[in-house]
Formats: sequence, C-alpha cells, structure tokens
Amino acid sequence: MTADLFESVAGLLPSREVMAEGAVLLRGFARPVEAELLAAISEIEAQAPFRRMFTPGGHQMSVAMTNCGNAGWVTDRSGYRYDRIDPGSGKPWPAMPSVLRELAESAAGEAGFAGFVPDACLINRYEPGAKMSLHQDRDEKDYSAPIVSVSLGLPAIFLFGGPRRSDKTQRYRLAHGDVVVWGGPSRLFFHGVAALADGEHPLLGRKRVNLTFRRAR
Ligand code: MD3
Ligand code: FE
Repeated sequence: MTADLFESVAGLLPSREVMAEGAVLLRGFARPVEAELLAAISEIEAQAPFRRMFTPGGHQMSVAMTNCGNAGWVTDRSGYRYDRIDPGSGKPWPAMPSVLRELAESAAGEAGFAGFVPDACLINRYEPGAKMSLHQDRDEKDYSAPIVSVSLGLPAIFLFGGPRRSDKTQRYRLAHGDVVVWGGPSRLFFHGVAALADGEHPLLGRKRVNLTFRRAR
C-alpha cells in the first residue's frame, strides 16, 4: 500500500536531480509518509536510545546515533563495525519497520537500483552545532549496493566531494523529506555535514534526523 503511494507520488512529482553519476536527489520523496516515519523512529528510540558514540581515536561524536535492522553501525575504541547487538542494551537492534524499508526500496528503484534490500538503518540525530566531518562509508561488505538517505527536521548543508579527500566539495541543502540515493561511482565519494544551524522545525523541533539505509552484510 505504501509502496503504491510512493509510486503514484513519484509519478506526479518527478523531482529528480542528478548530483553526480549514481547520486540522485529526490526532493520531498519521504513527505507522504512523514508521520509514519516519525512514529516508527519514536518506537525505535524507546528500545534503543540515541547515544553519542566514541571514535577509535577517543573523540566523542557530536551526532547521536541509534539503529534498526539486522545490523547496526557502531563505533568505540576498538573500531567501526556493524553488529547485530546494541552494545547499550546487549539485545538485538529493533527490527526495521516496514514503512522504513519500503521507503528505502522505492527510492532506490526510482534511482535505478531496483532490488536493493537494506539490512541496516543507521539513525543520526543532529542538534544545533552537531556536524559530521568529511569521510567515506567503507564499513559495508558490498559497495555495489547503494546507500539511501532520508533527511527529516531542520535543514542541513551537506558537503559532497569526490573519490579523494582533497577533491573540491559541493554544498547541497537537504531539507525535511528529501531522499538521496548514493550508488555507482558516488558510493565511495567523500561527504560530510556542516554544523547544524539552530532553528525550529514544525514536526521535529530543534533537531535534524537522518536515516541511512545500507546493505551492510
Ligand atoms: C555519499 N550521514 O551516516 S547522509 C553517515 O546526514 C552519513 O547524517 C550523513 O554520512 C547525515 O555515514 C549524510 C548522506 C550520505 C550517506 C552516505 C553516503 C551520503 C553519502 C555514502 C556515499 C556517498
Ligand atoms: Fe557517511
């Protein structure tokens, strides 16, 4: 049912911007299911609270994170990895709600990656001032699978570089409901998020939440 809704909305509003080869921005693609997404995130958060993790170098991240799905991304002094278990609770991460999975699958299909089935969803929470430094996503097993990201709440300035850290970065404003599919060559491009500007979002208040759907294993 939700899959049909995405198809009809995508047909009516074909907002599609190619940022680079394999990187497709679908503005507002998540808006039809925003209420369901926020309810699902609240339930996940009740089982697996957001927490600010530590990098292997010992720095505490400004972004707070949680996960759902069969694999969750974690970082601590021993490194970055995907784990079935939430180290905070010792229990498996909450299951991926079908509204989240269906949104990611339909966005991937719109971008030409039909058949994408995510097994991990990392949920990042930014409060004003939180940022993510330039990095590559290299902890997944198969780089031929895309990553689907969904932005909710306050807008952010997303920094999008190239295959080398020294490549020039382009800036994109990602707003509530925007979905980006990162596949093909862009899958390993450097990227980051500038410090979140303060503001008040009508549904989320003073924060931004970003979902990234991945094939981790
Ligand atoms: C481009 N998150 O969790 S989402 C991350 O807004 C991460 O929270 C950012 O980078 C956020 O790793 C950006 C957009 C994104 C995600 C993965 C990518 C862009 C990407 C992988 C490759 C290239
Ligand atoms: Fe990333």
